[in-house]
Amino acid sequence: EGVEVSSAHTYDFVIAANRLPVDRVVTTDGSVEWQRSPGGLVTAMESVMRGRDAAWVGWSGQADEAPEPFKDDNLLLVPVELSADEVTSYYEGQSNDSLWPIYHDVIVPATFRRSWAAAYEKVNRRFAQRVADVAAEGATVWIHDYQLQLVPRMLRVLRPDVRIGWFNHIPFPPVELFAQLPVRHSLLMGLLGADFLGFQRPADAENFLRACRRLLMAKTKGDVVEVPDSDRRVRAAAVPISIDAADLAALAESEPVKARAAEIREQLGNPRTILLGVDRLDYTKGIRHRLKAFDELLRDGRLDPTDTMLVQVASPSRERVDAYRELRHQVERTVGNINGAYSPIGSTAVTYMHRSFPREEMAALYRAADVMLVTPLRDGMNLVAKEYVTCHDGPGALVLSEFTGAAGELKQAFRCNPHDIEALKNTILTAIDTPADERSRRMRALRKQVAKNDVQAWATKYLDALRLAPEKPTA
Ligand code: ADQ
Repeated sequence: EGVEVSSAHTYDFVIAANRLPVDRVVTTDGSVEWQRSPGGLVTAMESVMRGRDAAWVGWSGQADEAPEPFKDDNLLLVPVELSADEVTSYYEGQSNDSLWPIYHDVIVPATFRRSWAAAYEKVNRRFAQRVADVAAEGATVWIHDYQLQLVPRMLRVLRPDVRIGWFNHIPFPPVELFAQLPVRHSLLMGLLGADFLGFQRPADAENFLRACRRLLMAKTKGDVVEVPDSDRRVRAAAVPISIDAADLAALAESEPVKARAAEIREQLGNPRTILLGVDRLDYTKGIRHRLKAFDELLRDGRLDPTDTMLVQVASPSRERVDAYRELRHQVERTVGNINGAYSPIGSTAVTYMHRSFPREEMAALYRAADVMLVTPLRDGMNLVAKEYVTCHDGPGALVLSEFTGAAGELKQAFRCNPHDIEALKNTILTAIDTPADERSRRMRALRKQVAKNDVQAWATKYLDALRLAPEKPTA
């Protein structure tokens, strides 16, 4: 149902993120459907927002369309319009071809265009305006991620009465890389419009504080920045994100999911070892490194394709950005090469699926997998690692890159540097060969860690920090 909101300053709690939690999809017969949008941010925030009286401001996923705000349970969804040009310039360009590479260690080169930066500013202003329209007097506003870094300052100008938080789902780069950005100054000043800035790792918060000192000549005291030419102080600290562990564990332990996990193993021919990778198809995820290691282990005869197989699930992502197209070609070529060289008749060495699956199927896959391969070259957190240890209650094993935020928390994982292919191969073999009781013990510890530090605990911790900033919460 449509709701008139332009004059309604009625929401005490407002979320702003690039995407709404649902995408507008026009099906082949022309009818409109709303589907859950992909990625880690929505996975995490969906369960935090469930049942809350709040507004969520974001893009619908379709260009040139801005449906009226509508209700989804208690949540008011407020679509922000993007023109086809703005999808190219603000989203695919500035967000995903300039900022994303810089924030992920320049794994691929970054491209800078003045027209993209201008579109980014224009779209950020539109987001700030929509938030200002729906927020009640004194509301709490929680802005998400690297696409909206100018919104905090813009919103403060429009609405000095509201409390403003920002959370970065991706890493914050070292100042040596950040300094390359032509928009570095406006980004830092944009963020400093907030009261509290949350990051995945302490190192990300430290990188931000260092950038403020080095590039703005701002003074910092502990984790608090004194905003230049103002009497405002902004706190920047780590609040690592998580998953809805109880909810996912219950799903994973349900009879249909258990049965499906057994069926998956059956359908794969009951191999001794199933290795699993689950990622958005993104060059930060280290999929090529993982495939190279698996390829060489088969080539060297250290893994036997008749009893070991790799399942790689890669959800489609940013398919109009060149680096993503190139990655898809490389991954699909490599999978083809491995299967051509090693697949036995009636089976495949690598089962590759380039599509999205429902939660039930993902939970069953996690349960079915003996070894989970999480090998990013850089990743803010990586929720897949936390999902795996939550779903698998037997002798599984998590191979986890030290370049993920999750590595700071999941100490019982088999840690790896994915750049070191030889070491990665050895770590995969160690994970496979470690005795079942030792693997079970590690998995239990990991599972407990995630259960204790779940997404609800994260949201509580974040919102406490936001309420008290620049002071620290005591606990
Ligand atoms: P992402 O880069 O999207 O998230 P991640 O944290 O792993 O990465 O989240 C991916 C989510 O998508 C998971 O919930 C996973 O289950 C789901 N998913 C992946 N492939 C899928 C498929 N084929 N079908 C169905 N579901 C699939 C960003 C940052 C991360 C950070 C999160 C949250 O890049 O570092 O952890 O935000 O802050």
